[in-house]
Amino acid sequence: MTLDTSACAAVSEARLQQRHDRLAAIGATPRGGVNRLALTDTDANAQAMLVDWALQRGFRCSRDEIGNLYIRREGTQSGLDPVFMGSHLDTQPTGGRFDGAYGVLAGFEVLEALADLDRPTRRPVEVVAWTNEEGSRFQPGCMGSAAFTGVFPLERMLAAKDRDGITAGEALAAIGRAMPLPARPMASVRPAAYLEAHIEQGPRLEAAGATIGVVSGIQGIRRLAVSVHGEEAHAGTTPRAVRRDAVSAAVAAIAALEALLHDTDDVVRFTVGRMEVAPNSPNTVPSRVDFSIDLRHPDADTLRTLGDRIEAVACEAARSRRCTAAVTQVSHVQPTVFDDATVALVREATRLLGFPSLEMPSGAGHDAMYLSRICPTAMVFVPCLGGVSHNEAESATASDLAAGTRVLAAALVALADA
Ligand code: HGY
Ligand code: MN
Ligand code: MN
Repeated sequence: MTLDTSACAAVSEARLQQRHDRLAAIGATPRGGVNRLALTDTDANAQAMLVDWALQRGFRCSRDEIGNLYIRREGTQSGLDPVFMGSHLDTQPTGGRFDGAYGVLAGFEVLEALADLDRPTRRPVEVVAWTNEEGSRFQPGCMGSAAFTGVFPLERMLAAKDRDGITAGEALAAIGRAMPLPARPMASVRPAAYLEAHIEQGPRLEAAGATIGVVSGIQGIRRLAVSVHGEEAHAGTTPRAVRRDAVSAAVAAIAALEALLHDTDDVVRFTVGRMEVAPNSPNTVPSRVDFSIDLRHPDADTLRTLGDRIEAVACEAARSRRCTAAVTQVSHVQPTVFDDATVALVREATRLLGFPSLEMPSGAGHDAMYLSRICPTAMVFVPCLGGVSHNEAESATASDLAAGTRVLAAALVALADA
């Protein structure tokens, strides 16, 4: 396999850094992070800036029915399926400057490097900013790539509501009015291949002294919603013996789930990240608690077996407090294994460019989980400081970001000329 790495030299570390700085200013938080929830004005402003940059370079922009944003550089051979690169512009509420943004900006930098060299590719090449990867405002996460790949029906995704009762469809319509773009139905395009550059969001690359992660796949993820119901009562007069305290029941349920999901080798990832109490008054015994469950494991059978036991354990714990619990499946993504030949391009590009690398799976979820179901897919990881992510302190060096972009460029050219 001989890769053409000529485009790699045109990747500009300074330009990439500058674009990260400009993007991070949109939704910037006082502690140096970014809060750019999906389909908000800040998300729209980030997209508008990217579109502006793209139009200045003569690239074409379009949006599909779920709001995925596409930036296209034409190929020499008409009618060929494009190669996609991409990630997401939305962030966690206390997110970092690189989670998602790097994959979009690295892809854009590859387009710019090709344009600077006036280097044609047989296939068209597109950079995609997938809608609502984080799933912070609307569930499920990876909404845009899940709709694009047909994993979730578009109508169901558009009907998803945020905590203010606004649907994703309503939020998207507002963005469409504010920033109209040519519409391209998601069914009208199928990528020949997909590449995603991303910070690792974990400590392994830094610990190994590696610049590039050659990513083999992504662990499985199950997301569930638990609703615990009790009865409102006076905090001062109601004896414990007759209370139906939803917080007491939720605490018992979470403790029981921690016991169920505790593994000695510390591979299971169990997180209760969101909890809402009603009526949320200090002197009323709470009648309702809604909490989220994020469960992950690299083995499909383990993920299924453990996930299938959650409902019974949660309900039993709630009953022990004279309460009830209802458990809803939000999403269940099987462990993903990326396409060997596409991963081999990333590995060979890394070798040719001389970057120290580590072969590794991804602990974090990505849109590549869904793209890998419809086309050959691979990811390129770069280190982040201390492995910290989903945190305003998230950080990555300009040289590592540029290195990952150069690997992305070489793998992209090989796919776009195939
Ligand atoms: O949750 C995840 O793994 C991703 O960072 N959104
Ligand atoms: Mn991400
Ligand atoms: Mn994330």
